[in-house]
Parts: sequence; C-alpha cells; structure tokens
Amino acid sequence: MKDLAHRFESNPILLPRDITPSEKSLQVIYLLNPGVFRFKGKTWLLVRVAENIAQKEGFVFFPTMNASGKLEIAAVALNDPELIATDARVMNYRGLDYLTTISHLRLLSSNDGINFTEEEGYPGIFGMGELERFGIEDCRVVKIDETFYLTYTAVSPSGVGVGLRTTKDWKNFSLPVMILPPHNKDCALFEEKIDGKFFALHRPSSKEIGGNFIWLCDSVDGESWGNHKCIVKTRPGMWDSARVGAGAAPIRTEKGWLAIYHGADQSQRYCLGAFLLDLDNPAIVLGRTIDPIMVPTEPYELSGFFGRVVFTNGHVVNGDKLTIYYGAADEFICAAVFSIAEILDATLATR
Ligand code: MAN
Repeated sequence: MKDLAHRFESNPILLPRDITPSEKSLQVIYLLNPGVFRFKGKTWLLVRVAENIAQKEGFVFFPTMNASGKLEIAAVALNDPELIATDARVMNYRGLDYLTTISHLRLLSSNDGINFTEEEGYPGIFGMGELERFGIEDCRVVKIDETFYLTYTAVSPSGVGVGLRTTKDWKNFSLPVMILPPHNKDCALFEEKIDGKFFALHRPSSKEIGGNFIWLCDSVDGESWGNHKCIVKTRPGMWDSARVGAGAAPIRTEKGWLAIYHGADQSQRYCLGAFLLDLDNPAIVLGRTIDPIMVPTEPYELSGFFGRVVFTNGHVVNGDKLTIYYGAADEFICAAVFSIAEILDATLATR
C-alpha cells in the first residue's frame, strides 16, 4: 500500500554516531522521537538520546539515576532465571521493571530543516528528581504567547507519567512538574487556547478495563488539568488495534484541528494516522483516516533497535506543507513531507 509521505532523500538525517554521549563512560545506543520548534529563525529538534554503557555479550545493563542525580548501572546476565527479557526496551528483573537505556533530550538546530547540528550554549535536558529516575523521553514542544511548553514522558520505578517544564530562551527552565500521573504518555498541548483555556491530548493506559486510548483535557493555568474525555480508541482488526497516541500539537485548519497520531497493532508495528477535531469543541471527532498515512517500509524503518516503527511527536507547518520529523525503528531520526489537504481528505473519506 502506498502511503502519503514524501520521505527526505537524505534519510536518516541523524544517526546515533552523530551525537556525542553525555558522559565519557556512555554510548549513544539510539536516537528517537524529536520534539520540533522554530526559534531564532531556525528549526530546532529536541532529540531523545538513549544511552547506556558499552554492551557486553551475555549481559544486559540497566541504567538508573540515583537519589543524588548520579548514574548507576546494574549488570544482569541474560541467562539469569529471574530476568524476563521479552522486549528489548523494557525488562523485568526480580519482579521490578527496568529500561535498557536511559534517555535525555538534546537540542540541535538547522537553517534548512535538513542538516542539524548541536549549538554551543544549549546543553542537554536531563531527568530531575524521583519521578524522572529512568530518564525523560518523547518531548512535545508548543509555543503559547512567549513561552515554550515542554511535555514529555517522565519514567521512574513508580511508573510512566507526563512531565512539564517551560522555557523562554532554552537556557533557563522551570522546575519539572508531573501534570498527569502514571500510566500516561504522548501528551500534546494545542498551540492556542480555546475560550481562554489550554487543551491537551494525552494517553492514559489501563492494564485491566479500557485500553491505550487518546484523551482530551483542559486547564486554566497549564498545570492543573481536568475535564478528561476519551475521544479516540483503538480499532479491532486494524493497523491501530493495540495502541494509539497523539503526535505533536494538533494543526489548526479551516476544517478543524488536524491531529497526527501513531497507532500500533498486536505485532507492534507502529504507523501514523490522522484525525480531525471540531475547532470550537475539540471533544467532537469529525473524521479519522481509515488507512495509515505512513507505514514503515524503508530499510531504516524496518530494522533498527526496535524495527517496523515510524513514530512522531514533532513537525513544522508551512502553508499546505507539513514536515514531520520522526523516529524510525527506534534508532534513527528521519523526516517526511506531507500535504495537509491530502491528509484532511483522508480523514474525511469513508469507504
Ligand atoms: C516503551 C517504549 C520505550 C520507553 C518506555 C518507557 O517501552 O516506548 O522506548 O522507554 O516505554 O516510556
């Protein structure tokens, strides 16, 4: 099946070896899922950098940050009977869950939106405190008035929740607050207030009743969120049957708020789709793509740290042109161009 993406010819635009590790003892294992924003006339990526120490045959290493903010690494033999290693990304040892890498966020800028480099004076952004001990991931960025809002996945032994920090200059940041407690991730703020209120999409998950569905909520101050409504669910038998989660900020169009989302099926293949929300009342879903708008098909999307994945939480809009930056196979940073009109048509098409 042909998707709607026009991939950059230079994909992948960033590889793990393009980024220097945050400490001498560490290696960059993979790069993924950048937040994207415009600042000082340039396009910026806030790349998730996943690190660990050098890998050793027969062992797995679990990096965590201790109470004083120092990195600690536990080594476990792969044949240890108390290790449950069914997912390369997260494993269970002696009844507790661990990540196989620890992520922080790195700022890169570009004049052309294709070639990105790190800029002096903009250091990486790291997990802070008890609720970010396993790192921070997959950050969405929106600018409302003069403030940038960063919503990201905060991971710790207590679970996976949504953290918020704000900045005006990308050098000074507010202290992190957890705005949505575990289990929750994929939180994207709308770029404009509606009737004076902030709105956000988010993805709580339930291990029992319910599922991995997209919800909407609102807030007066950007910190306390309520009025939660479940608006987009998984669809049995389809490409998004197992989980759905928001991408970057919904895009204002004449027809409604256009939201790009990721959907995965039972085989853990991650594709992108889109849905359309009413401009005045975003709890009303006006349409949703039946087929994915992007499917992992290229070699760099099919195999990597975790293959068959295209995942986005950042884009740039320029008229009808939507440039989506995405993580491919949980290892590489790529980009693709779409026509907003084409995606809108697909959200409203019925078969
Ligand atoms: C999933 C994946 C990982 C991520 C954890 C915690 O397992 O998305 O990449 O580290 O969740 O968020």
